[in-house]
Amino acid sequence: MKIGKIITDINLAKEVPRQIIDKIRQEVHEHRLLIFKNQELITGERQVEISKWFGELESTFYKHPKSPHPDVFRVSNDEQEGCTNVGRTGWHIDGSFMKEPFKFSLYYMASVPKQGDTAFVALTELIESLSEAVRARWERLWMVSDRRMQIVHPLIYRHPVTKYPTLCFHLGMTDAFLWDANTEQERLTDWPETTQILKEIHKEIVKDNRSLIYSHKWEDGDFIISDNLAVGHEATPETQYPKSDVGLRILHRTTIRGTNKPVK
Ligand SMILES: O=C(O)CCC(=O)C(=O)O
Ligand SMILES: [Fe+2]
Repeated sequence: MKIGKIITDINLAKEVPRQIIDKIRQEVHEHRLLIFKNQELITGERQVEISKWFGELESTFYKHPKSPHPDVFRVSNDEQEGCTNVGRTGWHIDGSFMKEPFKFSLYYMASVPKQGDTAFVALTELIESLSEAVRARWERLWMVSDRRMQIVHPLIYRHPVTKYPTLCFHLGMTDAFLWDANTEQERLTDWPETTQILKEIHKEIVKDNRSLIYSHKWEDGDFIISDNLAVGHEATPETQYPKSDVGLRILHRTTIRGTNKPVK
């Protein structure tokens, strides 16, 4: 496992001392994923409080009637319980369609199914694993999330905090790519070329028998804080299995407003 730190000695449901919060805020960039085990019940209210350690909450999504708090996105395998098919259109970071993509995502599995991992990939390692030729091509690409909104981000850029190379991408929500943005050679891809590039990114993520991927099998009481700009993720197909087969899956997700526009 290349990313993630397991934390067993912090009780997020209760007040957490200032120094520990500071340490968490630092370590989330170092490990990219902090996986807190054996948490007591975390209410929507408490998840929002924890989320505020990292900045301002921003919720851009449909509000499910069963959501415990207006800022908590409730995801489920049962549409009566939460939004379904979330994160299933492809590998992505959250908020790639925003001028400033979300800085952090916080996940609490309020009801744990028998199957239904969330898969994560460390983006710096992904970039470092590319052949020179592929890296050089990707360095020339910008992702056009939405042509009308003119949301255009460099595919590879430096993480605003760690300065490591990282990726701004969404394999299910990209209108086009732009080659060589802001140069005379600037050129927008057509749909066949766009899908070919999306497939190439997918292939690089899952290569070598998924050795770059950490697939998190959720257990009761798990709470994950992710450096959303440093890891890509995808809901695995099993996340959509019906509750009659795998039990009810309910994920409470909060996201933190970005404060940086990805720049080359
Ligand atoms: O359901 C999951 O495991 C993750 C879904 C997702 O992409 C998200 O909540 O941002
Ligand atoms: Fe997501």
